[in-house]
Amino acid sequence: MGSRSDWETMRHASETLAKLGVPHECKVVSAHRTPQRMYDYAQAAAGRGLRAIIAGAGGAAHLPGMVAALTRLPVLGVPVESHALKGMDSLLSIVQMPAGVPVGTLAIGRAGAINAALLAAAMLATTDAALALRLERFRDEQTGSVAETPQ
Ligand code: RP5
Repeated sequence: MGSRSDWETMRHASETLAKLGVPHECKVVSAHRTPQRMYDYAQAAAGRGLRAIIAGAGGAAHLPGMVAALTRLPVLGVPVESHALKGMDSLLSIVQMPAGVPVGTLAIGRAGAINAALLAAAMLATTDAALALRLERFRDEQTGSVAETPQ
């Protein structure tokens, strides 16, 4: 994530990955304030054995696109809700990548963070049968938790 202040949103991605038993790490890496850290992190990611990167940022949210430019790993972008523009700035600056450098962009805020984790898990599950089972169980439990009649 681009800032510690993004954690309230991005913790939902981490919690979802943890629920699914997907090992992961959480880092603050800012495209603007720590550009060298971002460069080093993205360049080393594939070699360290990471399989995907979820990048959350708000405002002029360059982090996901810059990370995507620096690695061949799939990058999922989460637009963090900004105070001034309610995350529309984050969304547009993450989703409108030029052809050639994709960022899989999710919804603004908590829903996007959760879905980024679920999408990353689904990608990993294509080559991990045990994770595929856990993902199916997660979906079944979610379906089972939806009451037909409101309480
Ligand atoms: C972005 O600037 C971060 O991703 C964060 O969403 C936003 C504001 O950061 P702070 O000023 O709260 O650290 O780089």
